[in-house]
Amino acid sequence: MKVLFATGNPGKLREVQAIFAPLGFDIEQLVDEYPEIQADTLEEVVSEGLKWLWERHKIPIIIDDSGLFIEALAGFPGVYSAYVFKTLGCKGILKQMEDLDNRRAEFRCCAGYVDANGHIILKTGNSQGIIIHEKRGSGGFGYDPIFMPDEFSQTFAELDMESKNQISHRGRAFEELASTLKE
Ligand code: ITT
Repeated sequence: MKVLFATGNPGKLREVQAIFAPLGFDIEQLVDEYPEIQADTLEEVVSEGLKWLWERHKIPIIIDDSGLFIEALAGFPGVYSAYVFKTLGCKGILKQMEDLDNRRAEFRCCAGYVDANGHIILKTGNSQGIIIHEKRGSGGFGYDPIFMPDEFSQTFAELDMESKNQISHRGRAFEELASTLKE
């Protein structure tokens, strides 16, 4: 079954394609920038985005809204992760955290699907870990080089995609979505 994934992020696209491929779903990119509303939660952003996309296309579409929530920064950059990554990058986050001992952080992902009738399914996933003191690794994308998941001594950027998908916020959210769709 072919499903379109509305995203402009090639890193997300690769990861989601790898999760769905074994289940027989063929994920193709839909290049259509939906409005990301100003909201407190990823779920609101996804559900409004899906409604907007459904009005335009009326076909099955998936989207992903995700972010990095840093405990000592009261959840920042959170729902602003994309903007902060573009403006400050990993370097800016490391600078903000220079003198902080509490390095706890969580990646969260909301995976959403709308079917041809406008019915929406949302699944969430998260991954706990710490923000290290300097960038490490060249894989992945975004904040991967500064995030080390619990029980690992590598950052997301040092893990291969399959290993990252097994423990990541996106992997967990989309695994759940994929199994619901499979039913
Ligand atoms: P879309 O077109 O899908 O919206 P985006 O990159 O703008 O792509 P988001 O709005 O969901 O994505 O913003 C999430 C940001 O959080 C993203 O830009 C990354 O910088 C970061 N992020 C999300 N998941 C990540 C991951 O698995 N590894 C590293 N950084 C991640």
